[in-house]
Amino acid sequence: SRKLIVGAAQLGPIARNETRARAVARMVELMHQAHARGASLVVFPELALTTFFPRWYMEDQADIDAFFEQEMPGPETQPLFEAARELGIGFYLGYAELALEAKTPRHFNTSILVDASGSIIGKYRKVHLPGHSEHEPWRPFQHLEKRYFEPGNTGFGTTQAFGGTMGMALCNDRRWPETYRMLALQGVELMMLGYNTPIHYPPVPAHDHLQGFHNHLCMQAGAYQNGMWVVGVAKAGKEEGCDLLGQSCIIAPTGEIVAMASSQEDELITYECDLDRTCEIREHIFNFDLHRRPETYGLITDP
Ligand code: CDT
Repeated sequence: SRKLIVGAAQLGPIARNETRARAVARMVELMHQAHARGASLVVFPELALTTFFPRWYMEDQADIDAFFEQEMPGPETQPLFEAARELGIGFYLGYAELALEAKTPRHFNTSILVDASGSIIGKYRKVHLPGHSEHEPWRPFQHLEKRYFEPGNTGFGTTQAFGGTMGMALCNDRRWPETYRMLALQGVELMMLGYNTPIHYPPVPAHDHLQGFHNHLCMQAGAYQNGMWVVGVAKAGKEEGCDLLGQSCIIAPTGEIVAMASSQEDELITYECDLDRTCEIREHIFNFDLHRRPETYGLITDP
């Protein structure tokens, strides 16, 4: 068996005026807790360094860029990398990335994977950007991811680390079966995903009471149908008046939730994940080589 103790480090709300330094200090504290429990990998939420800023319409690019990181690590995020080295723990971190490519500024909703030596060993830029791109004043709050980010250009890659094959995704990606399948087809055994999910969904408020159900439904189905561990981690609680879903969880390849956060605050949950348990599913009920019929799935890639 290939066992590793994984921590899902849920964060409570981050206020608009909270500094990066303060958010990072909260995360370093969770890394210390994870170390005390023997964890070798900690998963943080999406956009973990700031408040969930796409809830506001902003016109001034400087105001928008203030939520983005131009270097990673930078002076304020350096303590996370130092803690990784000191404690011998890797981490997944979601943040807003401002990259300069061919002298052009590019804005992405990004996650990185950092190993126990504090080196960045993987990067993923969010593919499925939800929400809208124009100001919609009828909403009680905006969801302007389509305005502030461009769709990720990394594809769904994998990283060999922590004794297995690791994959990353971000928030809305978890609702799309293609995310899990793209990763599973490349052998991913553990998928890490951070999220910020408002409980109120303005276009269809009748579904608000289903947010928790849909959150687990898609991740449990993705884990089972692809025989992989899924670690889903929230930024939770009432953030600037907006209720964000908690329920961070670790899901086994059987689709069972084996650990779940019970608060809306900073909270660490841990579980010893045996990566070999992916075989229970992948060598049997969802043995891709034996049972998939890709020749009949053309519509999925040729719309
Ligand atoms: N951050 C993110 O992707 N949130 C979406 C909100 C729902 S759509 C506006 C999610 O899928 O959880």
